[in-house]
Amino acid sequence: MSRYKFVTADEAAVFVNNGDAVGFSGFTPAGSPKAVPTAIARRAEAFHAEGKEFKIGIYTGASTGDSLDGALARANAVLFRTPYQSNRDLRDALNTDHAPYFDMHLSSIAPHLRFGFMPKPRIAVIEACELTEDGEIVPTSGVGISPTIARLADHIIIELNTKHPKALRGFHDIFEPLDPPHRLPLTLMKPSDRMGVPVIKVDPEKILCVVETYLDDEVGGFAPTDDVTDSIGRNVANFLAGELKAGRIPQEFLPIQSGVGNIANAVMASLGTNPDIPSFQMYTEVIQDAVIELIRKGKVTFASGCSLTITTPVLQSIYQNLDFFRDKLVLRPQEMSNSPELARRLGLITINTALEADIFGNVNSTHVMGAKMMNGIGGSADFTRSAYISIFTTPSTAKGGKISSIVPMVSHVDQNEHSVNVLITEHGVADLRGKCPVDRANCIIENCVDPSYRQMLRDYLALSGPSHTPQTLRACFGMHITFQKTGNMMDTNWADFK
Ligand code: 0RQ
Repeated sequence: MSRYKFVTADEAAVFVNNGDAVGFSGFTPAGSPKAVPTAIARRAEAFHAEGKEFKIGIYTGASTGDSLDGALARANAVLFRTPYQSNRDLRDALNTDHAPYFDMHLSSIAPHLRFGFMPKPRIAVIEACELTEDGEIVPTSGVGISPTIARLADHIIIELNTKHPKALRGFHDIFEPLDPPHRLPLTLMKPSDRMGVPVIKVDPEKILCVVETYLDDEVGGFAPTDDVTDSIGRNVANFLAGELKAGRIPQEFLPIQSGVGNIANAVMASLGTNPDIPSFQMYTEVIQDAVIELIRKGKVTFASGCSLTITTPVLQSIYQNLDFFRDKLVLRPQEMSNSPELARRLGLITINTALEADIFGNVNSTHVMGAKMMNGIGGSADFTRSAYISIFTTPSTAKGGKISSIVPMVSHVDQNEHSVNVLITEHGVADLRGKCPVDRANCIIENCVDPSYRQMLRDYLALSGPSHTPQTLRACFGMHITFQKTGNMMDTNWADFK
């Protein structure tokens, strides 16, 4: 006889009230609850049908699946949302002022909740593969901010998802640092070290109820690689092989951090096939499909992350072979996986994605035309600022060539020129280290810009007289403004901006 109350998702959702701040487990769709948030969305719709208010504040590790962000956005039930999202319906809501969203560094959310910078979550909804009678919670495929929300929340709802085997116990390294002035160093010296415990331990009295589920993570598939992503991947791999040969990366190589999405997946695949790159370790937030393939091949010898953001067939193949992976994978809370302290100590080579970059090396990963939020900064700055070498990748153009991803001045800054070491497109590599702004601009234009936009950007540089950073304020957004007028940056005429 269990001490816990087993209920349906709709019965659990009744514990959530209008105005509550709710923390959800997981990181990306991996490990995010699925049944309870959908039931909360149904509850919101029922309230709205009666003309009553119902919205909740949402804290997560990163993005989630459609049954969380999508369902709650469609139900118009979002009071506020942080720190990262990538759902189309939520994106529409937050770009039309229907869902207040603040974009945060992923390493900061748990400590900011503890510091009281944001309202404390009243309820935590946590997906688990095992729950013991004495309050041990074994997370599933993503950890996120679970230890912190489980401790801070007044009440906990557990989604016990048997799609994830109980044998996942032991794959997690759960640790929550003390807050300043009592903070101690995070003691990891290599990606495979551990400093925490395998479970999240809570007072079982806080567990309101348990909802049993059997649901897959809602991780989308990856687009097949194409010429552009293949070339970007090859350029990254060749650049790193060159650094190794030049002795700027030690012979034993350094741990890699890699962002999310198709480009990141293609970059990992290229690193795996390049014979000049030795086997290496990952210290990253998101472990994607390509990394699992490289672990199987022995090219990646260990991966530390916050989540297994892995398509269902590949995740199930790991679960069928857990003993092989047990000494090769660890999942940690994002305060550890994304710790700038650890990124600097371990000497991470970081690879993240830009939407646009400027000729001086500033990067925008979040805002389309400076105004519309795409996803969020994610962990990119946690890693970039503290990296051994920070790399940004982007296709050189978007929207069939009507947008150059490289512009005179980014329309929003996520990473600035002081933190971005290397920019890579399908055309080549701009190594910005040790270069002044003029040299950076020439290097980016000649190596990374699509040939069809190179002369336009050379001409832009010439608009300014001699200057440390030759920006021309009346023209620096000329390519963006032209795109907004004609739908094509190619129509830019600098004479219009004199
Ligand atoms: O538009 O969706 O309408 O087709 O932007 O672009 O090339 O498919 O790129 O899916 O890899 O996402 C930066 C958003 C890239 C992602 C970003 C349009 C383009 C397309 C998507 P459509 P792609 P991806 C890891 C660490 C956050 C920062 C980071 C991201 C859509 O990688 O969110 O790396 N990163 N964090 O057409 C207008 C431009 C554009 C443009 C592309 N210059 N202007 N539109 N697009 N460039 C994340 C975590 O921490 C969890």
